[in-house]
Amino acid sequence: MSIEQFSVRGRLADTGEGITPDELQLAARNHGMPLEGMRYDVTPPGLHYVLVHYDIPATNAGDWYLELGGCVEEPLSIGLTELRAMGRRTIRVTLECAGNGRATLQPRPISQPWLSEAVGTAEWTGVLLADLLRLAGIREDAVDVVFTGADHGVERGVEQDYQRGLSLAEAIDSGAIVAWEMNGDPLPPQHGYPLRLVVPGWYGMASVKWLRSIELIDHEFQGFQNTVAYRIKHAPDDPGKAITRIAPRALLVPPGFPDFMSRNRFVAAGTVALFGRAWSGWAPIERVEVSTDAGVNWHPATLDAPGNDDFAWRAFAYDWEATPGEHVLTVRAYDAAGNEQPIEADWNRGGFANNSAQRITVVVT
Ligand SMILES: Nc1nc2c(c(=O)[nH]1)N[C@H]1C(S)=C(S)[C@@H](COP(=O)(O)O)O[C@H]1N2
Ligand SMILES: [Mo]
Repeated sequence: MSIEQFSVRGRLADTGEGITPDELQLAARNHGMPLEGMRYDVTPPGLHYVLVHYDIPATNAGDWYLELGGCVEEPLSIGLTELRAMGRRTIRVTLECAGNGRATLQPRPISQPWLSEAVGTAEWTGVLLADLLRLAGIREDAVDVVFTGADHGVERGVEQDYQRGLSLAEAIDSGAIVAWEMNGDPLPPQHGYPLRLVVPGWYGMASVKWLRSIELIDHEFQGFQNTVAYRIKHAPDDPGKAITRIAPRALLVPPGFPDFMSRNRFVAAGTVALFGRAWSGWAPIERVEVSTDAGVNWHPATLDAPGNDDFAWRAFAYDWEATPGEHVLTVRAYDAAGNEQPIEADWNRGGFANNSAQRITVVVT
């Protein structure tokens, strides 16, 4: 069988078609953050969500060189020791996979079947990408910046290294960093050891792990992950719209205790302290609303003081006077740029950026 014979197009599940073995295989490799993990301001690395398109490559910090070339005055090949000597900047960033929420769409796009847990917040330490680019000297003709990881695979018949491009302006203005630490320790293998890009505010696909090369090019990048994969499309041949920043979302830590199979919740009647996190890649979170009657009535949540990092999640709380019976909790986020989280997000073929409001069924006893 040749590489080109592997499915060239994304598929939608048939009506009523359950999770396929291929989706299960992806779900068993990649994992979300259990929602109770939102109790931590900074997610412990083992609880942070993981998404790897191909395999985690075998890498070694000792002989790792980051190649910086293309439209630059002076191409560079920088080892980890040299990179660390350039300075140290730590930013707190909430990463979310663009496919988060995919598995709840109807019809379901067949891919990594995320529910709502493909999120995590870490403190990333490294050097500003803009400083690295300036060190190499940005030439006049530079248009896009291409980031290449050490992992390799086939996607819809196209053999490739994992690669993403950003415009030069985005690469500089986003405050992206090239990071070697996560929460004060070397990056874990699954999060990009020994080096990764972190682009604050952008869906996770932009933050290339196992980063081995940065190339400035004099035209718009045409790579698979930019022009084919991560796009909002409504039909197979629709060229679609590029996915960039994270749409606002709020999630509650599910209260009380769960039923093993359904994960429906049980709480005792009385005051239930609800707690959650909200984030947006466009602007800081300004308001969160909570409904305890499936979206009929909405109440403002109390927000924690804003932190120093615009693209880290913000905590919120709401005291619910729970009365016996079955209730559906739901929450929505609003950011300072005027973006509001919808109750039902629009469908698209890849199942991207589905920020439909969370629904938690709670039985009050
Ligand atoms: N080299 C490489 N970088 C990658 C990926 C990948 O498969 N290979 N996956 C991307 C996607 S789709 C996401 S959502 C984030 C996930 O980052 P995390 O696993 O550290 O949470 O990494 C991005 N960077
Ligand atoms: Mo992703």
